[in-house]
Amino acid sequence: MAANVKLENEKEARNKLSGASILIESLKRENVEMIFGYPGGAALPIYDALYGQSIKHVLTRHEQGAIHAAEGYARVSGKPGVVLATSGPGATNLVTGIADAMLDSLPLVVLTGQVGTNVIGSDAFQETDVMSVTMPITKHNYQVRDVKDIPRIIKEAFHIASTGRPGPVLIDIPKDIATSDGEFSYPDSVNLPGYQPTTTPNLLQIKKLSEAIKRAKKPVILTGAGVIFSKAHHELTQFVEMTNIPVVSTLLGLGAISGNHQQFIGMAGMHGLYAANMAIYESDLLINIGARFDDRLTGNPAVFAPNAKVAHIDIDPAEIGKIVDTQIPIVGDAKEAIVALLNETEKGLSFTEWNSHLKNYKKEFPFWYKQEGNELKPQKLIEMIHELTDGEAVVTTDVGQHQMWAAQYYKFKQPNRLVTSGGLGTMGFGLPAAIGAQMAEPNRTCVSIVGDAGFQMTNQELCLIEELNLPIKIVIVNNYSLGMVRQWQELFYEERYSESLMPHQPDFVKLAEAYGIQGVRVESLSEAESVLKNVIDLDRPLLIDCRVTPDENVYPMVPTGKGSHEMIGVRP
Ligand SMILES: Cc1ncc(C[n+]2csc(CCOP(=O)(O)OP(=O)(O)O)c2C)c(N)n1
Repeated sequence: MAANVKLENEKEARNKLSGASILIESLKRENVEMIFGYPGGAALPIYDALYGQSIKHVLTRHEQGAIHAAEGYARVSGKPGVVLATSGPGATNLVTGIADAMLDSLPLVVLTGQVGTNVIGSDAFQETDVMSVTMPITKHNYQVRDVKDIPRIIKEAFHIASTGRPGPVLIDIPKDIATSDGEFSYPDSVNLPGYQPTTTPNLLQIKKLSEAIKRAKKPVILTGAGVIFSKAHHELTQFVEMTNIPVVSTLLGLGAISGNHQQFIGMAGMHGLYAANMAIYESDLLINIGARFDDRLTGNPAVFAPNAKVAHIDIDPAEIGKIVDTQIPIVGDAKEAIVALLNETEKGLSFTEWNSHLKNYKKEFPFWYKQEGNELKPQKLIEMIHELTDGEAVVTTDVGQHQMWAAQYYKFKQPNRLVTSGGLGTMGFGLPAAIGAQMAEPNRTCVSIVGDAGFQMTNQELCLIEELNLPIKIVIVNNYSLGMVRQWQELFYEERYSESLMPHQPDFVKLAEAYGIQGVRVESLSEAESVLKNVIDLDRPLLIDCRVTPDENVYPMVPTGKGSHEMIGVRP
């Protein structure tokens, strides 16, 4: 009898784990390879359970760095990025990244520690109501109230983050839940009757679109990030080659079809190629695949694609008809929809006249800048990076002029190579995102193109780059100003440069050196050429402070409130 009792106790002890350990075991079942995070009091039990485990923890120097790194990892790997932070200030430091991931539909699972359940709501030390704060900027959020719910919640969170329209899911874990014991048993499936994304498109609607394509004289495909998320790169290319329909892209759709493909016209939108915006403006059938008609793309929606019948393929039904009237709505996964279209659409279409008309626009109104002497032009800098990496690098950017030049002058051949903050436009994104991106693809050249101002928002992550010896090439496009703000003030505020000039910059080379990273300064075209050639393939990190001509503007441009066909600066 006594022996039996002992055996039972042992069995029980074996099956019981702390909530924190259950959490880590659950993450292992989801094949989590790494967690980006930063510890603190309320998260300590989780950190303790992580100690010595197979999951790698990446200690950034700021929680914002952790979440942008997780976004970079998610973008490049296609898998959910996992973030861990403590309650209160740890959690609030994640807010910008959560909002960023929400707008750009990136899959994240965000874990936050929380004060004990007995003091929630009492303004306890480091307490923030992270559930209320993040409700509008997460796809879903949970607060764990019972240790037995942890495996189910983790299973659901990964499912929700990475299916349908991807997005961030937050799980708030009170400290006493993390320390109390429970049994670990991981569910095989999720049971979420209220969450059933439609992936298979309606065949009648697909047929309607095929008919419309047959009747169209000037069709155009607009690719958004949805094509990339659904891994429809090859199917899209096949469809385009079968139908000869010209293709334009959003910023986040770049790489959905190769930038070198002969049917690819260019990026559309505020700083898009004139030919791409005109393709939309003049089209009689606009086929939007996985783009959300963001205002940076449409300009004034009242005059967007005025002559076109609009077809919109999107996994998120809420996006269809939200901004642009849509005659052919298709809810579903982009890949499934394209495969269905491949089967339903007539072969051998050509649209010869329309294609050559757009190619003429493309030839006549290319992106332009004036290279004079040995000046270092930012546009030329990006062109050089493109040539040296053969369009194969992962490029992360910050936000501002350099971001737009990177989108204009780097021709992305593949999906998931451009890692940029499109929707929220978050300065400080580029450097930490490069960490996650490089960790997701350790053997690929990763270039982080950042502005001198944005870089200073998260430059402490240089420390981590050095620590992990990540061979990221950090290219600072240094124009001694908040370039994009300065540009708007020049064009629309009569050159009143209110708080946009930054003559007092740190010595970026010394800053890199302080973190143990080699830094180089280049001030002319010839210097940049010779340095870049020698360093792009180095197997260690390097920072290049590029002193570019400071008063360069990004052209062409759709001024606010104008139609996307009313671009300024189309010609030199
Ligand atoms: C966090 C944050 N604050 C403010 C802005 C507004 N903003 C957009 S671009 C920009 C200037 C960026 O300057 P820099 O990083 O030097 O890049 P550049 O435009 O010169 O290439 C600013 C302030 C922003 N996008 N993000």
